[in-house]
Amino acid sequence: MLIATSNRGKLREFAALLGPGFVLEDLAAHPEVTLPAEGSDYAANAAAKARAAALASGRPALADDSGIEVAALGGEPGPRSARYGGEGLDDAGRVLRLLDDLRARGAHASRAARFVCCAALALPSGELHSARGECAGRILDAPRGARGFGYDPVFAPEGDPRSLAELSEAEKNRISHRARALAALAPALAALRRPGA
Ligand code: ITT
Repeated sequence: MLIATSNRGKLREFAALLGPGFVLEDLAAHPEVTLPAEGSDYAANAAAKARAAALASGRPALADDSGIEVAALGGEPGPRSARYGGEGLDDAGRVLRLLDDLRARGAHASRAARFVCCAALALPSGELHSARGECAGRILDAPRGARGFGYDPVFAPEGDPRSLAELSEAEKNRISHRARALAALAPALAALRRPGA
């Protein structure tokens, strides 16, 4: 199965979540695959990425479109999370931009937020399976922790004082939006397991 993402953080999490039962390939092994430009709908974006990868490679392909939604920012950045603040920013720059934008809403603005993940599994036959997962929590005052990727350093999941970047990979993978979406895809993924795995 091809993991259709150019995001190394996602790739690592997909590999850990799927476990040893699958033979995984990444985009480095498939230069014929070009991921499409994204719009503003998670499910449509995830389906487009998985479909493009499955069609070009001839392999089953798993993709996700994900993002962080901040209540006080009207749900922004949402599906635009990877591009928030413009193309010139890296993960750390986007995190600081998010904190600045939230600070500009005032000291009493809600810190409520959630991560959303729509995962899509496309088969070369055209068959498509998709599922959505969410992880609720809040935005911290400042980045904390060095694990994970993206907005993990400023997001604390519900019921935990730590940021996702302070959790071990195994702890994040028990509660994350990506873990929940993949759990819902388990029946479709089961057919792609290695024999005997
Ligand atoms: P691909 O399209 O190649 O998969 P991408 O990074 O562009 O990579 P998205 O368009 O789905 O992927 O953008 C998702 C962004 O949302 C991602 O770049 C992060 O900034 C953020 N994000 C998603 N899941 C996250 C997570 O588990 N932890 C932290 N940030 C996350």
